Amino acid sequence: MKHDDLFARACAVIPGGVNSPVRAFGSVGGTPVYVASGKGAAITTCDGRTLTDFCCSWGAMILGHAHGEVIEAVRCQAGLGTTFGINTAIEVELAERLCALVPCMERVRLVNSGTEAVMTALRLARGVTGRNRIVKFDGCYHGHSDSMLVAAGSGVLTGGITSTPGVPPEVAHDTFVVPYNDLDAVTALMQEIGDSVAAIIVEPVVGNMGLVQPKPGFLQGLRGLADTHGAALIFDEVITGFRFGLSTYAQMTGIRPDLITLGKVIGGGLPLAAVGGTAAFMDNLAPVGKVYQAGTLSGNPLAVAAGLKTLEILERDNPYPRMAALGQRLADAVNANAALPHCAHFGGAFTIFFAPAPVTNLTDAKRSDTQAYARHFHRALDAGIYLPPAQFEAAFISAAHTEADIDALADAVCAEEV
Ligand code: KE4
Repeated sequence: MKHDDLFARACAVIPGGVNSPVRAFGSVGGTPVYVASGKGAAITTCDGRTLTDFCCSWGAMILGHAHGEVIEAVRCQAGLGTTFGINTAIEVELAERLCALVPCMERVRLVNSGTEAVMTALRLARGVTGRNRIVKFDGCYHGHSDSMLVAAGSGVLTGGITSTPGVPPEVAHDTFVVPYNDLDAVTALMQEIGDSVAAIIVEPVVGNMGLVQPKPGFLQGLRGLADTHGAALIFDEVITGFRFGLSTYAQMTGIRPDLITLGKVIGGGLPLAAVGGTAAFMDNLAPVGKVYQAGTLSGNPLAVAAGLKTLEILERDNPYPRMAALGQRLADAVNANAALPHCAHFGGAFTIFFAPAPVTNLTDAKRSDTQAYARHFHRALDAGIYLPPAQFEAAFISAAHTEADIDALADAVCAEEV
């Protein structure tokens, strides 16, 4: 089936022909790809091509597509029922597992998307502190809840959408934005408004302006500011949770956020996310507390079965060192030639930046030559490699990728006229 035909049909019934804007190829041009199936590191498109996938459903498919044991767990649960809207033992098991693996998590609430998890974390912070203001960082993306669509990253940044119609000005006015990695700027802001700030929210390692790591001391500084001013510190780990190890980036740093959001990996490829944190915060959620949050499909056993099996396999097989080594292999190959784009990487996540200098914040990221990225994207696609269709996104290595996959990508990058 030709992608042009599918896209034309899609545009007749779905806004922009897509169910999420970044899939529309707006910043790279061309007709969006349609996938028929996936297995391991490969996807097969509706027009019959096999591509090596480094998008991995934006990080969710850490084990690769259609992992046999995960599929079997889903198949088995599906035969028992997919959702009941009634408590199940399996959701208790996943909650216990997450609290055991994530030190700052004394309580966890399962939800269906990262947006829901972040929206709940913000409402909790506001409900517990009695304050309304939120501090976020330029270029970080935390889903599409109103408060977070201010100077957001990912598809908002890719689409050049500076502010979203439909977000009431009074909501946007309560969201304050400072540059990522700029501790002086957030310190100055907190000195000015800190006693009215409910939460500071951050992607501890940013995926949504491309991969950007925190400078030494930045995250620890946020912890100190939150403590000084009585605000909640929220780590949005929808991307980073269980991406770099069998826990969170918070656990790797020893920093304890008050609230943490998870998604992608913990759902094993099905819609599942989570918000968790100290009992002091989380026990304010209904029904025990007064901060309301709910969901028809929250903790549904089908998604929980996929998530539990994924965590079990990650613990058994520990693919993290190998994924990190593949990331290093790619970076070594691409960064060996200073004239080429720069490969930023951490663990099994990377971004090939067409930027003149290393990227530490949104200002740096915006210096990227997005046209050069678009050419790179299509050259890779022609070489049988699918990358995120936007410069301001992270790409992912799964447990299914091989050295040959990495070398093919490196060859595609290094063969380019930049
Ligand atoms: P979802 O609502 O899309 O499940 O999660 C929102 C979210 C929250 N926090 C972080 C750090 C995230 O990266 C995301 C979603 N990530 C994007 C990709 N950068 C999802 C892809 C898309 O929007 O289509």
